[in-house]
Amino acid sequence: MKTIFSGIKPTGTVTLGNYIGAMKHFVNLQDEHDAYYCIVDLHSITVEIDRVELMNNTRALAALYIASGLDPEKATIFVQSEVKAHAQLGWMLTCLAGMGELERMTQYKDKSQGKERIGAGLFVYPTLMASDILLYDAELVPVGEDQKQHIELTRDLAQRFNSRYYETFKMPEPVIAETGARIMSLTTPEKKMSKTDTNPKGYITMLDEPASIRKKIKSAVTDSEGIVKFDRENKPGVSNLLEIYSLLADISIADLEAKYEGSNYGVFKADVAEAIIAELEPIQKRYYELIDSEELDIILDQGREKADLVASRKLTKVEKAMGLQRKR
Ligand code: AQP
Repeated sequence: MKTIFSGIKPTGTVTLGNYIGAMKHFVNLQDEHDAYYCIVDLHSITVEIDRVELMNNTRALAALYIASGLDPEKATIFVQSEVKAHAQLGWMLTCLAGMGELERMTQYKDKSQGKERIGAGLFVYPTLMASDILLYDAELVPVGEDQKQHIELTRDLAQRFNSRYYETFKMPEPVIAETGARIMSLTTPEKKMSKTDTNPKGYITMLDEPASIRKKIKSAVTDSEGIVKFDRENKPGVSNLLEIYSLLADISIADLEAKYEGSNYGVFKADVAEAIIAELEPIQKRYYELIDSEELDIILDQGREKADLVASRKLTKVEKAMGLQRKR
């Protein structure tokens, strides 16, 4: 049994990309490991976000975690800002990080591109993420492809800390699935699906209604060839739809290609939409039972207590190692 940590930012309603790239793996991994799954709200404030929207998103994400199959009996589910050690260790690790290595982070480069004012929080985001992981001695971090570089930085920071002070942190490893680690936008299949995309046609959220899902898939960008074939480079739109369909319906891409040989995109797209609807329907049903329930608060309170205990212990060790103590 290994320790696992992962989280999702409540910046909007989670997308099919977040679900396939992260949440589905969270559920699979909870049976065999000691898992901590966090709603990383402190990461959400690295960009401007309305306070009420953030509160709603945080609750909604917690409900979606559970509705998707996370079991509070098996995994610790909690809100990041409720465990104060995250921000505290985040600061200590920021002091250990170099400007150069943070500047090299591609997510920072992407998210700051074209912005007139770039928040300092966006720049130091990876050190807070390192804190999230290292506080729990996490050995495995299930993430999508886009987060790999941040895990590498986390390892560098842990190593630096261990050699500068004394052995305190374990080395985490990213767990990146071979398929589904990068679900692409429906309107621009060259870029990844994101919950904060300004064009809502580019993504499907886990709470989208069937009619909206059908509409978005119908208008998803494909190509003029009319052949259902997987070719990421030349047919990014069709390949993305094939990957989504294959992972949700558990049918191999080769079988899907055979099934739609000679069909047009209309027939194929209609089936992709139905596969998404079938996956999301039970999740949405459970979500609406949970969202205003006391049960959800009890789960999050219990999660906070457990996470806080583990994280506070680690923080005390770090403080001792760094000399953040009064001499008596
Ligand atoms: N398109 C994607 N395909 C596969 N995995 C994805 N993830 C995100 N997008 C995709 C994975 O979901 C987890 C949680 O992501 P996050 O919300 O913490 O951060 P993110 O990667 O920045 O996700 P978004 O949706 O793009 O959020 P915004 O729009 O706020 O920046 C991570 O494991 C991520 O890899």
